[in-house]
Amino acid sequence: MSAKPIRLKIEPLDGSFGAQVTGIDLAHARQKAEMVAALEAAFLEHHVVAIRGQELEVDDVVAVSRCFGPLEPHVLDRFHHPDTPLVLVLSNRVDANGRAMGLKDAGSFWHSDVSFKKCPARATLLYALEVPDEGGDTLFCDMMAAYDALPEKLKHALDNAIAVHDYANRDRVAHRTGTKPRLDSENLRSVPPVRHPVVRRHPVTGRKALYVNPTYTVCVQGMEASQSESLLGEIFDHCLKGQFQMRYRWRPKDVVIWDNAAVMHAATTQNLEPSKYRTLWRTIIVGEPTY
Ligand SMILES: O=C(O)CCC(=O)C(=O)O
Ligand SMILES: [Fe+2]
Repeated sequence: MSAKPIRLKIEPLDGSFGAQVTGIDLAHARQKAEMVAALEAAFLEHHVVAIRGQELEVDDVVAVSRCFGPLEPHVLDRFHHPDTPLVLVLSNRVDANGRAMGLKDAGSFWHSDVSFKKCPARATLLYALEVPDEGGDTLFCDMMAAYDALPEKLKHALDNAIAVHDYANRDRVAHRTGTKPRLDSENLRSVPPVRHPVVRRHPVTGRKALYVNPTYTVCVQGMEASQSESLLGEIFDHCLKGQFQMRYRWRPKDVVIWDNAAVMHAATTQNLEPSKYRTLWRTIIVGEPTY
């Protein structure tokens, strides 16, 4: 008997990167090696992959995420899913006692997940349980295209540069916008500053991408503070030109997985009206050291 053909439909999203996949039931497809290989290929090619219309339980979300590598719990344990610390609940809902039912804003600033660790996140997966008809989009920035478009002279200057990333900087950025710090001093000690190349080769494809972000990157090593600040400012201004950006508009039951070595992203939940409910489950797939 011949094997059933794979009916995976991959279409580009609006913009210059990102793709949506339909015609796949992840809860079952994750057991099929050829499906997993097709998703991995789409992930590497498109950087952000949205798989629509999925009916998933929390165990399915963990199992699907594991197809992309080992998982780790989020550094913030307050909003772990009650069944597993590998799933973080993002939500603006509150319970009958007014207690938050999830992390309300997981990052309305441009960042690449877990760049504050030696082994940053390879990928992040979000599963939308409920999303408003308007608002709560996620923004993505293509850091490979941004690198490719740099002037040759700047590419050269950056090619061997090293940057320092520090979780503590996140709370400083958040403070400027009136958000409370998330980690106490004991938690902060568990995430000391780390170093990553400013230009990073993708661990699988070898393609170069800028690997700095305004949330966690503190400075370029070996440069005077003002020089480093103006260089990082120049890089971020370049990256955040509209041409490298994509806005993802969520639908309920979407699974979205993105490549943190190829894109940075920003939530827009800071601006979400409290009457518009948004609840997602999130996993982090661990990556390799960057050098
Ligand atoms: O809620 C979002 O749109 C994205 C949040 C985020 O930055 C993340 O889950 O890593
Ligand atoms: Fe994030």
